[in-house]
Amino acid sequence: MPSTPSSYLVASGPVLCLFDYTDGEHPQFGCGQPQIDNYLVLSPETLAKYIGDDNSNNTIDAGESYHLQSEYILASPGPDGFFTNVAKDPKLNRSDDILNFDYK
Ligand SMILES: [Ca+2]
Ligand SMILES: [Ca+2]
Repeated sequence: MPSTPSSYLVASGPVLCLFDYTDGEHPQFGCGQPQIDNYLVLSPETLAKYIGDDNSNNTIDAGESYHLQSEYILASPGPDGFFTNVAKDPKLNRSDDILNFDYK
C-alpha cells in the first residue's frame, strides 16, 4: 500500500505544503525560533492562523474558512514593528499586523 505524503498548510522542507514559511524569513537572520521571537519574522503557526487554521492542526478543516483571496501573501508587522506571535495572542486580538486579506 503506497503511503500518503504528509501535507500541510504552512511548512518547509520535504513535505507538501501550500505556503513555505521560509519564503518570509528575515533576510539577515533566517527564520528559526530565536529569529521568530526577536526579529521581523512571521511564524508558521501565526501564518496558518491568519490563513484560517483556527484549531492549529495545519489544515483547513470543516468549519474553518480559507481566508486568502490571491495566490500570494503580503504581510507587514504593522505600527508596533513586530509580527504577532499566535502563541502569545491565540485569538490575535491585539494584532496590528497588516495582510493583503481579511483574517478576522
Ligand atoms: Ca485546522
Ligand atoms: Ca504587529
